[in-house]
Amino acid sequence: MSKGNKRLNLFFNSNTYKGSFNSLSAISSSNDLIEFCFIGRSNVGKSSIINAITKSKNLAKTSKTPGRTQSINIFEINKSLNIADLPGYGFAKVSKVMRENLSNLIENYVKNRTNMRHAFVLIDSKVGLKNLDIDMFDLLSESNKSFSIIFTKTDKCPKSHLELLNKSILSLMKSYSKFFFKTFFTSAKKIQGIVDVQKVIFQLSQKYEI
Ligand SMILES: Nc1nc2c(ncn2[C@@H]2O[C@H](COP(=O)(O)OP(=O)(O)O)[C@@H](O)[C@H]2O)c(=O)[nH]1
Ligand SMILES: [Mg+2]
Repeated sequence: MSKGNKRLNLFFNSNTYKGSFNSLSAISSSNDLIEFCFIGRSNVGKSSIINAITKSKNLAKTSKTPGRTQSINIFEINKSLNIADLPGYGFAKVSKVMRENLSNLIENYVKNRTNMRHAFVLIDSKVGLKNLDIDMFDLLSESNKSFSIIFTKTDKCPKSHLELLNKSILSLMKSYSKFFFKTFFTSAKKIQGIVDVQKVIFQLSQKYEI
């Protein structure tokens, strides 16, 4: 491991759980550090990648049961930035009312969380892109938020499949060029591509420091 990677791991390993919030107003003004959020369909691997990034086994709870995270979990990294784990969208087995509440919460967060500077939209490499993901790209763009795309669980797919995915997403992203930043390929299981995400979070947090 290079010295740089070691430093990044130390930086991200200095973390605390700030709390679980089920409305934007519940996130108190004391949580006003620059924030990066992880968004995606239920079960896409949000909690797993947050654990991999923060080098923590259980900071964000991972679950085999989709739809369990129903609030926004916030983690503070190195007293200098926040990471937000958003509830998953598109999980069919919760009630319609619950689904609407969750999508209102996500939408309100994306539109109105002013200290959120960059969103990572996660897509399961094996499942690919769904309509709800495109709705999310639209919401982010309409809200003037820059975003990146993280393909997760790459250990489940051959390289040729990942290359095709990248090609098609980059073509779609031509329509979002003002807000789209880049794609990442990660496996939380094999700890691959994680350092690339750490680097970007770190760099963007420096860039936006007031
Ligand atoms: N093979 C593989 N499985 C993963 C990976 N990341 C997450 N998973 C599994 O996918 C399921 C959902 O993960 P979780 O992080 O809870 O997803 P979330 O609902 O988006 O937070 C769990 O069973 C994880 O073990 C990965 O990189 N590779
Ligand atoms: Mg989760």
